[in-house]
Amino acid sequence: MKKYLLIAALAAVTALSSAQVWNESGDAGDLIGSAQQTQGVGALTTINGSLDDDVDIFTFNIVNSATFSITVTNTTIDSMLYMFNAGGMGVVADDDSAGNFLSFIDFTNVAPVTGTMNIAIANFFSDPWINAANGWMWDAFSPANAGPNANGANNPLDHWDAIGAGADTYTLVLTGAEFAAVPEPATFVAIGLGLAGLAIARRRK
Ligand SMILES: [Ca+2]
Ligand SMILES: [Ca+2]
Ligand SMILES: [Ca+2]
Repeated sequence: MKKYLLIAALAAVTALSSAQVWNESGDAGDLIGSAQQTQGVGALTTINGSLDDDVDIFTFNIVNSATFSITVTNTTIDSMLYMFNAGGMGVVADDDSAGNFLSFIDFTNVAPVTGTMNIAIANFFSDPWINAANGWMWDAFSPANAGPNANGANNPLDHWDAIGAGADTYTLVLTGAEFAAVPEPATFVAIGLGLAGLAIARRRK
């Protein structure tokens, strides 16, 4: 019996740690307060989602600034990427560096950071905005892959001045990143008990 429980527990941990993909649940929000938290164990390599004339923001962790990157793939939209820290301050943004109007960010042109981050994927011409006095956070289209460089650079995201139109699914490919949080302990327990139940059921046959 103990042997089966141990196997079940190991299987549960293995199953969770091998799931390196986050699939958008419903629709991720467009502000830091409504960002969708990615949940899993260990490296986060892929986020799948869809845009519908809006912006999606996901929370994740940067664990290795030397290898960190995010690339937009697998979509027909003209993407933009904007990364904000936990407090909503701009870190880096890009329009077309991945080619075919798709976006790529790393720390080539800005100071490397680690920790909790928020990545926004948006359609072209979406602009993060501060307030009437300070305006945009980025002059987003030049230079590429840059830190905040407009009048609002030293303030956190407040809202979007404009949101570009475009609807399609997309994939974000990440390196040097991990999930924002591990699933609730209850999830582990439920999976462990379920697998233990299966093991017991099999043993009784
Ligand atoms: Ca979405
Ligand atoms: Ca959204
Ligand atoms: Ca683009």
